[in-house]
Amino acid sequence: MDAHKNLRQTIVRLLSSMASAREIQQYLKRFSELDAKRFAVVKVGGAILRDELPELASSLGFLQQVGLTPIVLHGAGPQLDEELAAAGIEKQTIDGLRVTSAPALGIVRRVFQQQNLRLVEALQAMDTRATSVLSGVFSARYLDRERYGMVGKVERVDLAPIEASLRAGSIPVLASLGETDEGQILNVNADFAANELVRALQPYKIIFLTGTGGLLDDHGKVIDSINLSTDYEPLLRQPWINGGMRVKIEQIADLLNALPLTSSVSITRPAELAKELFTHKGSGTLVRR
Ligand code: X2W
Repeated sequence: MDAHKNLRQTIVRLLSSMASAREIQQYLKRFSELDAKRFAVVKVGGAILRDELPELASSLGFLQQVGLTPIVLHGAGPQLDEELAAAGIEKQTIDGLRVTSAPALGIVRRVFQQQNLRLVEALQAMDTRATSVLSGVFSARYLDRERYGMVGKVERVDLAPIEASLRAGSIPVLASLGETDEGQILNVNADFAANELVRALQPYKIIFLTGTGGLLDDHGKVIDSINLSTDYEPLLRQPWINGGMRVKIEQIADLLNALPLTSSVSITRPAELAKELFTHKGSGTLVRR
């Protein structure tokens, strides 16, 4: 990966969005005045780690270069699909959650560790300080052992490992694994873990990085913004809103209701992260209440 080329591309993209330096400075000032842990939580789906790792590393590195430290939480869904299939374990999900047997859990732990290291190493290769946080944050209990096996529901979030990393100016990179009080590691859905993390941190920006680069309307076009106070009911009445999308919007509404009014959720792609954070126009879908 050519670090300088990636950084240059980020800056060029930012400038080509025609944000003025003044505009960028305003956002930078606002973010810099926040308590470090209140700036941003960035949730990265496994598909992004597979398809857009250079863009992701470059965008996160850029934030560090301007003095901001996001808190990153990643999933590994597609990688788990692949590795479990290779081990002959058939995929079974209930309500979007992966039923995880004891042998599957061994693979889940290994894959999460590998993907976490891939991201940390991609950041470090670009001289970005990043800390791998594989445990110690999410205390969990079995969600329903009969039904889902070794799947966790987050009970408590311990911010100490995150704060230690932030104090060192290093980006904490978290995997969505939980641990019971007895020390049993459990598989946690990364969106659920992100929700719990956000509730504990109360950040200003919540960013979901996805391959689609936002929530899509019936023509497959990214919806620019959703104002929950006016758009929520009409949007959910649209015939083209499918099950997955409905769940996403409901989850985001639930999340924002637990946060200060100034907080917002952005759904965008890695290459457009700086544009979303530092320009009025933004990128992807911005959801506020
Ligand atoms: C998820 C954890 C990974 C994940 C799974 O096993 O797929 C459960 O479903 P993405 O890439 O963010 O979807 N865990 C219990 O959520 O990754």
